[in-house]
Amino acid sequence: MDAVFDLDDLLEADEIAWARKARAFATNRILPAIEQDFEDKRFRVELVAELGAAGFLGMHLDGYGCAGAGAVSYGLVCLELEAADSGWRTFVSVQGSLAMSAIHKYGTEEQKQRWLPGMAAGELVGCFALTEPTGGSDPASMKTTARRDGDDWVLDGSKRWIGLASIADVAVVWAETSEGVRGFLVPTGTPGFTATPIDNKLSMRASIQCDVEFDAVRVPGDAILPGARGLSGPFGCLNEARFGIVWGAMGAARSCLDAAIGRSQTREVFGKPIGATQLIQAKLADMFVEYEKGVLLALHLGRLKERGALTPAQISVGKLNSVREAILIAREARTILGGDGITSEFPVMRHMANLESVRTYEGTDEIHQLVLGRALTGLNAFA
Ligand code: TGC
Repeated sequence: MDAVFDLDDLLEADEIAWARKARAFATNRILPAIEQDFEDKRFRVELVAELGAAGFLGMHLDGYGCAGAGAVSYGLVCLELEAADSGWRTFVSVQGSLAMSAIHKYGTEEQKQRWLPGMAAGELVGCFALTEPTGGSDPASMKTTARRDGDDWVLDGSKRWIGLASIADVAVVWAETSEGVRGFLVPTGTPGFTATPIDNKLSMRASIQCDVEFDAVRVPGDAILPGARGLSGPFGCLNEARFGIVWGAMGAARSCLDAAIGRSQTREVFGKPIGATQLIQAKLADMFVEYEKGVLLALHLGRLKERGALTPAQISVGKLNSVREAILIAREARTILGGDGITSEFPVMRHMANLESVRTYEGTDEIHQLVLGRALTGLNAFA
């Protein structure tokens, strides 16, 4: 593929170096066990510190042990990790783009010093508790509350689909208060905090998503994130995570395309490799065109982000396109693999199943269509 799409020609040397490092990590540390991990529903927590040592956690943030890398470098790392499995890109997103970004953007100096260096090193894990069981698309309707009690805050409610919550050290929790939505840093050992992994997933099986309950969880007054007021707080973090998905989903797409090209060269039907037939070549060409367009769009958004010019509507274009096209590429790859395509001999069904989660979290296709509809027309069609 590199011979047709010379992506490196558009990248700086340090960006290529980040991509190679991430590809080596994915190849050596994730891929050898991922099919079995997916089968066994196993999240290999021992890799967390290795991801930290590689500099991937919160790598786009400055200071506090973070690498201070550019947006394109971060995107390339997301692409390479998701080429192995969406679960590991999701881990890096939840830790770096959501939990660490929330503390970095909105926290006090003391909060940053307490949590960020350990999170960057992979010694501490964070989670981001926004979505609720009654529906994730409309965070404005959240029912989790935080009320003042003396100098403390007391949190009650429940969240669902919270990545990493059962292994996290700290939860960034968004709750309704008398002054609107606010964010709180809740150490997960606090009495009343319970996280239960959701067990019956047929997607993202090599990662952890949880139901979380807050039963009169009491935290001190300084647990609040002072810099976030209203929903723009969590949405500012979702922008970061969605940007990572724009790149990451193209990694899953590349892995499926690779599998299909390889199979087309070796599988013989009617006396010749299927890759020598026009129908298969047409499919591969169409898949490749969408992959290259998706990566070029991600690169364009990355350059905008590095200039501080990236808007939420532009991120919606990328998230919608990357995941939608990655799913179509995975489906088409499966047809080229024939019956073997439904087995774990190939990564395609695993990517396809994972991408259904990616399509839903961080804003469904429909949410991003409506964000774009609003940006194009000036008219709000959410309600
Ligand atoms: P709306 O009136 O549009 O905005 C409310 C306030 O938020 C601001 N805002 C944004 N700020 C920054 N970035 C964005 N992308 C923003 N979008 C909106 C807006 O300016 C306003 O600020 P202010 O200061 O005027 O109050 O809010 P709305 O309620 O109409 O929202 C519209 C909508 C549908 C776009 C929004 O609700 C939305 O994006 N919904 C989807 C939510 C979503 O993506 N949920 C998935 C969460 S995934 C997750 O939590 C982690 S998954 C990973 C894991 O844990 O494993």
